[in-house]
Amino acid sequence: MNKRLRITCAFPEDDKERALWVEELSEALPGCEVATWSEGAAPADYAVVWKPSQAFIDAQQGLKAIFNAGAGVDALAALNIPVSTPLIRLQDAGMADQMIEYVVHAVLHHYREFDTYAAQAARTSWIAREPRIKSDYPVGILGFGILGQAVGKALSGLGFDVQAWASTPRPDSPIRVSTGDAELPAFLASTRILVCLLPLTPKTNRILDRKLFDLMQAGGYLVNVARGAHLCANDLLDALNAGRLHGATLDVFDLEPLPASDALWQHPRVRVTPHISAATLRSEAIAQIVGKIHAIERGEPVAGLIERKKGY
Ligand code: OXD
Repeated sequence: MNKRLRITCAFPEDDKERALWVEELSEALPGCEVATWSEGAAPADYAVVWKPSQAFIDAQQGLKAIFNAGAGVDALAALNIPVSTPLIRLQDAGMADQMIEYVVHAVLHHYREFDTYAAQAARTSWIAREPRIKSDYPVGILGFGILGQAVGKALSGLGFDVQAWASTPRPDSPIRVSTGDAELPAFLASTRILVCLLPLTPKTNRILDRKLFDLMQAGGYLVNVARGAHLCANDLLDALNAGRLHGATLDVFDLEPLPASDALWQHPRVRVTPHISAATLRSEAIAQIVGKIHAIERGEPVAGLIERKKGY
Protein backbone atom coordinates (compact mmCIF):
# COMPACT_ATOMS: atom_id res chain seq x y z
CA MET A 1 0.00 0.00 0.00
CA ASN A 2 1.46 3.34 -1.00
CA LYS A 3 -0.24 5.78 1.33
CA ARG A 4 0.12 5.46 5.10
CA LEU A 5 -3.37 4.28 5.96
CA ARG A 6 -4.99 5.11 9.26
CA ILE A 7 -7.07 2.45 10.98
CA THR A 8 -9.15 3.36 13.99
CA CYS A 9 -10.61 0.85 16.47
CA ALA A 10 -13.76 1.58 18.48
CA PHE A 11 -14.74 -1.11 20.98
CA PRO A 12 -16.55 -0.93 24.28
CA GLU A 13 -14.39 -3.86 25.47
CA ASP A 14 -11.90 -3.66 28.32
CA ASP A 15 -8.62 -1.93 27.61
CA LYS A 16 -6.62 -5.16 27.47
CA GLU A 17 -8.76 -6.52 24.61
CA ARG A 18 -8.61 -3.18 22.74
CA ALA A 19 -4.85 -3.10 23.12
CA LEU A 20 -4.56 -6.62 21.66
CA TRP A 21 -6.67 -5.68 18.61
CA VAL A 22 -4.52 -2.59 18.02
CA GLU A 23 -1.29 -4.55 18.48
CA GLU A 24 -2.31 -7.42 16.19
CA LEU A 25 -3.78 -5.14 13.51
CA SER A 26 -0.56 -3.08 13.55
CA GLU A 27 1.51 -6.23 13.07
CA ALA A 28 -0.74 -7.40 10.23
CA LEU A 29 -0.71 -3.99 8.51
CA PRO A 30 2.92 -2.86 8.55
CA GLY A 31 3.28 0.76 7.51
CA CYS A 32 -0.26 1.63 8.63
CA GLU A 33 -1.14 3.70 11.67
CA VAL A 34 -3.49 1.73 13.93
CA ALA A 35 -4.93 3.36 17.04
CA THR A 36 -7.86 3.22 19.44
CA TRP A 37 -10.34 5.96 18.67
CA SER A 38 -10.85 8.81 21.10
CA GLU A 39 -12.61 12.12 20.66
CA GLY A 40 -10.56 14.55 18.61
CA ALA A 41 -8.63 11.78 16.82
CA ALA A 42 -7.55 12.45 13.22
CA PRO A 43 -9.84 11.12 10.47
CA ALA A 44 -9.10 7.48 9.64
CA ASP A 45 -9.36 5.51 6.39
CA TYR A 46 -10.89 2.37 7.94
CA ALA A 47 -12.61 1.55 11.22
CA VAL A 48 -12.85 -1.72 13.08
CA VAL A 49 -15.74 -1.49 15.51
CA TRP A 50 -17.95 -3.33 17.93
CA LYS A 51 -21.04 -1.45 19.14
CA PRO A 52 -19.54 1.98 18.38
CA SER A 53 -21.20 5.20 19.52
CA GLN A 54 -22.98 7.68 17.25
CA ALA A 55 -20.34 10.20 18.38
CA PHE A 56 -17.69 7.98 16.81
CA ILE A 57 -19.61 7.76 13.52
CA ASP A 58 -20.25 11.52 13.47
CA ALA A 59 -16.56 12.26 14.04
CA GLN A 60 -15.34 9.80 11.35
CA GLN A 61 -17.32 10.71 8.25
CA GLY A 62 -14.62 10.00 5.65
CA LEU A 63 -14.16 6.26 6.23
CA LYS A 64 -13.61 4.00 3.23
CA ALA A 65 -15.25 1.13 5.14
CA ILE A 66 -16.35 0.10 8.63
CA PHE A 67 -15.64 -3.47 9.70
CA ASN A 68 -17.91 -5.02 12.31
CA ALA A 69 -15.90 -7.16 14.72
CA GLY A 70 -18.75 -9.55 15.60
CA ALA A 71 -21.40 -11.68 13.92
CA GLY A 72 -24.51 -9.56 14.59
CA VAL A 73 -24.67 -6.17 12.91
CA ASP A 74 -27.80 -4.84 14.67
CA ALA A 75 -25.84 -2.33 16.78
CA LEU A 76 -24.30 -0.84 13.62
CA ALA A 77 -27.58 -0.90 11.68
CA ALA A 78 -29.20 1.12 14.47
CA LEU A 79 -26.79 4.05 13.96
CA ASN A 80 -27.07 6.90 11.51
CA ILE A 81 -24.20 6.10 9.14
CA PRO A 82 -23.79 7.72 5.69
CA VAL A 83 -25.06 5.27 3.06
CA SER A 84 -21.90 5.88 1.06
CA THR A 85 -19.81 4.20 3.81
CA PRO A 86 -19.61 0.45 3.22
CA LEU A 87 -20.36 -1.59 6.35
CA ILE A 88 -18.70 -4.98 6.26
CA ARG A 89 -19.48 -7.96 8.46
CA LEU A 90 -17.24 -10.80 9.53
CA GLN A 91 -17.92 -13.92 7.52
CA ASP A 92 -17.49 -17.01 9.67
CA ALA A 93 -13.95 -16.11 10.86
CA GLY A 94 -13.97 -19.11 13.19
CA MET A 95 -17.51 -18.54 14.45
CA ALA A 96 -19.23 -21.24 12.38
CA ASP A 97 -17.34 -24.09 14.10
CA GLN A 98 -18.17 -22.70 17.53
CA MET A 99 -21.82 -22.24 16.59
CA ILE A 100 -21.99 -25.82 15.30
CA GLU A 101 -20.57 -27.10 18.59
CA TYR A 102 -22.98 -25.05 20.67
CA VAL A 103 -26.16 -25.85 18.74
CA VAL A 104 -25.32 -29.53 18.21
CA HIS A 105 -24.68 -29.83 21.94
CA ALA A 106 -27.99 -28.13 22.79
CA VAL A 107 -29.96 -30.27 20.35
CA LEU A 108 -28.35 -33.55 21.43
CA HIS A 109 -28.62 -32.65 25.10
CA HIS A 110 -32.36 -32.27 24.67
CA TYR A 111 -32.87 -35.14 22.23
CA ARG A 112 -30.85 -37.64 24.31
CA GLU A 113 -32.56 -36.46 27.54
CA PHE A 114 -29.35 -35.66 29.40
CA ASP A 115 -31.24 -33.39 31.83
CA THR A 116 -33.40 -36.34 32.85
CA TYR A 117 -30.34 -38.57 33.28
CA ALA A 118 -28.60 -35.87 35.34
CA ALA A 119 -31.66 -35.66 37.62
CA GLN A 120 -31.72 -39.47 37.90
CA ALA A 121 -28.01 -39.58 38.68
CA ALA A 122 -28.56 -37.07 41.49
CA ARG A 123 -30.93 -39.67 43.04
CA THR A 124 -28.57 -42.58 42.14
CA SER A 125 -31.40 -43.86 40.00
CA TRP A 126 -30.48 -46.27 37.14
CA ILE A 127 -33.26 -46.16 34.58
CA ALA A 128 -32.70 -46.51 30.83
CA ARG A 129 -35.33 -44.63 28.92
CA GLU A 130 -36.90 -45.69 25.62
CA PRO A 131 -34.62 -44.52 22.78
CA ARG A 132 -36.00 -41.63 20.77
CA ILE A 133 -36.07 -41.51 16.99
CA LYS A 134 -34.78 -38.52 15.10
CA SER A 135 -37.74 -38.33 12.72
CA ASP A 136 -39.85 -37.36 15.77
CA TYR A 137 -37.55 -34.34 16.39
CA PRO A 138 -37.44 -32.32 13.16
CA VAL A 139 -35.22 -29.25 13.43
CA GLY A 140 -36.13 -25.84 11.99
CA ILE A 141 -33.49 -23.14 11.62
CA LEU A 142 -34.71 -19.56 11.53
CA GLY A 143 -32.13 -17.62 9.53
CA PHE A 144 -29.96 -19.26 6.92
CA GLY A 145 -26.81 -17.14 6.64
CA ILE A 146 -23.31 -18.55 6.94
CA LEU A 147 -23.87 -19.73 10.52
CA GLY A 148 -27.37 -21.13 9.86
CA GLN A 149 -26.12 -23.10 6.87
CA ALA A 150 -23.16 -24.51 8.83
CA VAL A 151 -25.43 -25.59 11.70
CA GLY A 152 -27.98 -27.06 9.27
CA LYS A 153 -25.32 -29.11 7.52
CA ALA A 154 -23.94 -30.44 10.82
CA LEU A 155 -27.36 -31.45 12.15
CA SER A 156 -28.32 -33.07 8.82
CA GLY A 157 -25.04 -34.97 8.97
CA LEU A 158 -26.12 -36.36 12.35
CA GLY A 159 -29.31 -37.65 10.77
CA PHE A 160 -31.77 -34.95 11.89
CA ASP A 161 -34.50 -33.88 9.53
CA VAL A 162 -33.51 -30.21 9.06
CA GLN A 163 -35.31 -27.38 7.29
CA ALA A 164 -34.73 -23.63 7.34
CA TRP A 165 -36.61 -20.37 7.00
CA ALA A 166 -34.85 -17.49 5.25
CA SER A 167 -35.66 -14.12 3.74
CA THR A 168 -34.83 -15.19 0.20
CA PRO A 169 -35.39 -18.50 -1.63
CA ARG A 170 -32.39 -20.83 -1.85
CA PRO A 171 -33.17 -23.11 -4.78
CA ASP A 172 -29.73 -24.74 -4.66
CA SER A 173 -29.71 -25.52 -0.94
CA PRO A 174 -29.54 -29.22 -0.03
CA ILE A 175 -31.70 -28.24 2.98
CA ARG A 176 -35.37 -27.35 2.37
CA VAL A 177 -35.76 -23.57 2.76
CA SER A 178 -39.08 -21.76 3.26
CA THR A 179 -39.37 -18.01 2.84
CA GLY A 180 -41.62 -15.15 3.84
CA ASP A 181 -44.46 -14.77 6.31
CA ALA A 182 -46.76 -16.95 4.22
CA GLU A 183 -44.52 -20.02 4.58
CA LEU A 184 -43.71 -19.53 8.27
CA PRO A 185 -46.75 -21.42 9.70
CA ALA A 186 -46.03 -24.57 7.62
CA PHE A 187 -42.34 -24.36 8.55
CA LEU A 188 -43.24 -24.18 12.26
CA ALA A 189 -45.83 -26.96 11.98
CA SER A 190 -43.04 -29.30 10.92
CA THR A 191 -40.52 -28.05 13.52
CA ARG A 192 -40.04 -29.54 16.97
CA ILE A 193 -36.61 -28.13 17.74
CA LEU A 194 -36.32 -24.49 16.70
CA VAL A 195 -32.91 -22.81 16.36
CA CYS A 196 -32.94 -19.01 16.05
CA LEU A 197 -30.02 -17.65 14.04
CA LEU A 198 -31.81 -14.66 12.54
CA PRO A 199 -30.35 -11.20 12.14
CA LEU A 200 -32.11 -8.72 14.43
CA THR A 201 -34.16 -6.28 12.36
CA PRO A 202 -37.47 -4.47 13.01
CA LYS A 203 -39.14 -7.41 11.22
CA THR A 204 -37.58 -10.11 13.42
CA ASN A 205 -37.74 -8.21 16.70
CA ARG A 206 -39.77 -10.36 19.22
CA ILE A 207 -40.51 -12.94 16.52
CA LEU A 208 -40.18 -15.72 19.13
CA ASP A 209 -43.55 -15.11 20.75
CA ARG A 210 -46.63 -16.99 21.93
CA LYS A 211 -48.12 -17.12 18.43
CA LEU A 212 -44.96 -18.70 17.05
CA PHE A 213 -44.66 -21.22 19.91
CA ASP A 214 -48.31 -22.21 19.36
CA LEU A 215 -47.56 -23.01 15.73
CA MET A 216 -44.64 -25.35 16.56
CA GLN A 217 -45.06 -29.07 17.11
CA ALA A 218 -46.14 -29.95 20.64
CA GLY A 219 -43.35 -30.47 23.19
CA GLY A 220 -41.03 -28.20 21.21
CA TYR A 221 -37.60 -26.98 22.17
CA LEU A 222 -36.04 -23.56 21.52
CA VAL A 223 -32.38 -22.71 21.02
CA ASN A 224 -31.78 -18.94 20.77
CA VAL A 225 -28.27 -17.99 19.72
CA ALA A 226 -29.14 -14.79 17.86
CA ARG A 227 -30.28 -11.84 19.98
CA GLY A 228 -32.26 -11.47 23.19
CA ALA A 229 -34.66 -9.09 21.43
CA HIS A 230 -35.86 -11.90 19.16
CA LEU A 231 -37.56 -13.45 22.18
CA CYS A 232 -40.61 -12.52 24.24
CA ALA A 233 -39.28 -14.06 27.44
CA ASN A 234 -42.66 -13.98 29.21
CA ASP A 235 -44.28 -15.86 26.32
CA LEU A 236 -41.53 -18.46 26.53
CA LEU A 237 -42.05 -18.92 30.28
CA ASP A 238 -45.83 -19.22 29.76
CA ALA A 239 -45.34 -21.79 26.98
CA LEU A 240 -42.97 -23.81 29.20
CA ASN A 241 -45.27 -23.67 32.22
CA ALA A 242 -48.27 -24.66 30.09
CA GLY A 243 -46.31 -27.64 28.73
CA ARG A 244 -46.59 -26.24 25.20
CA LEU A 245 -42.79 -26.16 24.95
CA HIS A 246 -40.53 -28.65 26.68
CA GLY A 247 -37.48 -26.44 27.22
CA ALA A 248 -35.03 -23.90 25.91
CA THR A 249 -31.32 -23.19 25.66
CA LEU A 250 -30.68 -19.45 25.62
CA ASP A 251 -27.35 -17.77 24.98
CA VAL A 252 -28.55 -14.19 24.38
CA PHE A 253 -30.71 -11.83 26.43
CA ASP A 254 -32.27 -8.39 26.38
CA LEU A 255 -29.98 -7.35 29.17
CA GLU A 256 -26.50 -8.88 29.35
CA PRO A 257 -25.33 -9.99 31.85
CA LEU A 258 -28.75 -11.49 32.57
CA PRO A 259 -29.78 -9.97 35.94
CA ALA A 260 -29.64 -12.42 38.85
CA SER A 261 -33.35 -11.75 39.54
CA ASP A 262 -34.45 -12.84 36.03
CA ALA A 263 -36.92 -15.75 36.05
CA LEU A 264 -35.06 -17.39 33.15
CA TRP A 265 -32.20 -18.30 35.53
CA GLN A 266 -34.60 -20.13 37.81
CA HIS A 267 -36.69 -22.12 35.34
CA PRO A 268 -35.77 -25.82 35.58
CA ARG A 269 -36.12 -26.35 31.84
CA VAL A 270 -34.21 -23.29 30.67
CA ARG A 271 -30.48 -23.57 30.19
CA VAL A 272 -28.70 -20.20 30.28
CA THR A 273 -25.21 -19.50 28.93
CA PRO A 274 -23.49 -16.10 28.94
CA HIS A 275 -23.43 -15.21 25.20
CA ILE A 276 -20.63 -17.63 24.40
CA SER A 277 -22.09 -19.62 21.50
CA ALA A 278 -19.64 -18.13 18.97
CA ALA A 279 -17.08 -15.60 20.12
CA THR A 280 -15.05 -13.46 17.73
CA LEU A 281 -11.64 -15.08 17.33
CA ARG A 282 -9.31 -12.10 17.13
CA SER A 283 -6.64 -13.59 14.86
CA GLU A 284 -9.12 -15.03 12.34
CA ALA A 285 -11.14 -11.82 12.35
CA ILE A 286 -8.05 -9.64 11.86
CA ALA A 287 -6.77 -11.83 9.00
CA GLN A 288 -10.14 -11.44 7.26
CA ILE A 289 -10.33 -7.67 7.83
CA VAL A 290 -6.76 -7.12 6.64
CA GLY A 291 -7.44 -9.18 3.49
CA LYS A 292 -10.45 -6.99 2.76
CA ILE A 293 -8.55 -3.72 3.37
CA HIS A 294 -5.93 -4.87 0.83
CA ALA A 295 -8.70 -5.79 -1.65
CA ILE A 296 -10.43 -2.41 -1.27
CA GLU A 297 -7.12 -0.59 -1.73
CA ARG A 298 -6.61 -2.55 -4.96
CA GLY A 299 -10.08 -1.48 -6.05
CA GLU A 300 -11.51 -4.99 -5.83
CA PRO A 301 -14.99 -5.84 -4.54
CA VAL A 302 -15.26 -7.52 -1.12
CA ALA A 303 -17.85 -9.92 0.25
CA GLY A 304 -19.82 -9.37 3.46
CA LEU A 305 -21.34 -5.96 2.67
CA ILE A 306 -24.29 -5.14 4.90
CA GLU A 307 -27.37 -4.31 2.83
CA ARG A 308 -28.68 -1.11 4.36
CA LYS A 309 -32.32 -1.70 3.38
CA LYS A 310 -32.37 -5.18 4.91
CA GLY A 311 -30.33 -4.13 7.95
CA TYR A 312 -27.92 -7.11 7.76
C1 OXD B 1 -22.49 -11.49 18.20
C2 OXD B 1 -21.10 -11.85 18.46
O1 OXD B 1 -22.78 -10.89 17.15
O2 OXD B 1 -20.80 -12.25 19.61
O3 OXD B 1 -23.34 -11.82 19.02
O4 OXD B 1 -20.27 -11.78 17.55
